[in-house]
Amino acid sequence: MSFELVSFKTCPFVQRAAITLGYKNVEHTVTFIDLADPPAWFLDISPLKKVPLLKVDGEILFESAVINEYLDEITGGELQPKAPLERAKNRAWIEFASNMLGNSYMMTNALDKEKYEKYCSTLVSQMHRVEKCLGEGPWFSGEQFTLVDTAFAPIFVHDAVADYHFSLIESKSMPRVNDWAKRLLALPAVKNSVVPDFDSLYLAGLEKANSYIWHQYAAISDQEKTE
Ligand SMILES: N[C@@H](CCC(=O)N[C@@H](CS)C(=O)NCC(=O)O)C(=O)O
Repeated sequence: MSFELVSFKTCPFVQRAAITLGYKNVEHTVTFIDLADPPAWFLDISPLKKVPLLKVDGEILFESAVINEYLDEITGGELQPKAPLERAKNRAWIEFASNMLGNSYMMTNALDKEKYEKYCSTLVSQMHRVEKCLGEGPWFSGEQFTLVDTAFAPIFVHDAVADYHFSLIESKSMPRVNDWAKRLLALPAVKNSVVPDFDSLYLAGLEKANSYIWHQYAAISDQEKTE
């Protein structure tokens, strides 16, 4: 079977699929597109005009959660619980992580302080909710690494950009999230889910968007340069 991941370099939803491909050692190729100028072939095959897409022997799969379940199913299925209720709960938390990614996009692309703070506060309260769900770990569901871990990991990859200057993780009030995030960021599949220049590309995107957070970051960088 041949697998081709259609990607945009800073998309967190693509990262979910990249993590599962890496964690499962699935041989694949990656084709990058520019979402600001998407090629006609992509618009033709992507029903929602979004990445990720996974081409499987030429057939098109879309939606990161669906792609990940498929990849897991064809490689042993151990990234999902067997019991239907646990499986359903995990799917719900994957959806929760998607909601957080949406809020994170709104926060980082907000043009003013008020909007930025609104999404930031929603995300912090969502992180607190996750904190309450986590047990002793090491992973979201306990001993077993699952697709919930792959779904949340990109949130932490984005959170770590700019040397955690704007981290949503309050380590004192969220010790379990803090530990879980560190564990995820240390995994090779997570490290390799982004291109080497991910941080600078991500920040360049925020600069292009003229976002509030980018201006805050630029001010900190300027201050650091003069120290
Ligand atoms: N629910 C989708 C979300 C994917 C998504 O929002 N991708 C963004 C990039 S991060 C995209 O392709 N946006 C292009 C657009 O909305 O036109 C998934 O989980 O795969």
